[in-house]
Amino acid sequence: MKPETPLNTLAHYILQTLPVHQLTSDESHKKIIAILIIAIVILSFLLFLSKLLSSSGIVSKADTILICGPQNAGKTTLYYQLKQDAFRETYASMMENIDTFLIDSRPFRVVDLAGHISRRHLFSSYVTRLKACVFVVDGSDESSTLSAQTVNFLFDILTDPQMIRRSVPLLICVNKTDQNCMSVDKFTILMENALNKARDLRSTMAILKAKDGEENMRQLGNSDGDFTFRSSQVPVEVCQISAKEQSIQPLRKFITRL
Ligand SMILES: Nc1nc2c(ncn2[C@@H]2O[C@H](COP(=O)(O)OP(=O)(O)OP(=O)(O)O)[C@@H](O)[C@H]2O)c(=O)[nH]1
Ligand SMILES: [Mg+2]
Repeated sequence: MKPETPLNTLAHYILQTLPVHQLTSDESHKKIIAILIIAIVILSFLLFLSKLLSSSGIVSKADTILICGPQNAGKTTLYYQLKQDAFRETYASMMENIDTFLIDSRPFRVVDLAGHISRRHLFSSYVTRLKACVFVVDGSDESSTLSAQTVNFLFDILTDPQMIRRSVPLLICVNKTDQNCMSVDKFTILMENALNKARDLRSTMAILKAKDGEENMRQLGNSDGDFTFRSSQVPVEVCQISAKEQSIQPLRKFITRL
């Protein structure tokens, strides 16, 4: 009488359910086939598990690059350009895309954060382990790029305590140069102006709201002068790209320097 081990039971079950008997009549061959099937199933499961843990960052040692910005800016298109070196048709993201892959022969864990306002809070769950942040805007859509939502999102990144403490480099990509896209200079002037207005508004609100509100407020740049990207505590660079046309050289160079 053979001992009843879980492997024996599983092999017996597979022999009963799969048409293994049609392949060979020899008992030992059947057993080998059953064991092979079990091994393949276990291996596939382990592979799946290691991919899951690696992309979730639990066991990944790769540095994390976070791609964020407003909706429809081209973040997911950019993510696939980095991952597959090809253009891929995208749809508004509901969840983040995360994977670890090689960029310029170095492994990076790349996170593409969905632009919808309901997903923005997730920025704080990635910021503690960031190597770099890439903020993408649609350079052909001034109203989206300079909307209060986009300006406030960028404001929060520029004043994030973790970003400042660890000097996490931030690259702002003005995307869609293949269309009627604003220049880096124009973007810089308009965005710095909008950030200064947002700073004034926040400071007025904080004073009105609470007596100690001003102390709790995050400070953008020096309080005695206008904020500029050059004077930012978070190192900022601005560049133009076209994620659709695969013209993303400035981003690749930025990543190479990390
Ligand atoms: N012309 C042009 N279109 C682009 C470019 N990059 C992205 N797009 C298009 O812009 C649209 C939005 O691109 P996505 O990559 O899905 O935008 P997203 O930032 O991920 O948007 P959310 O997931 O909603 O946050 C798609 O139709 C893209 O094909 C570009 O460089 N040029
Ligand atoms: Mg997307």
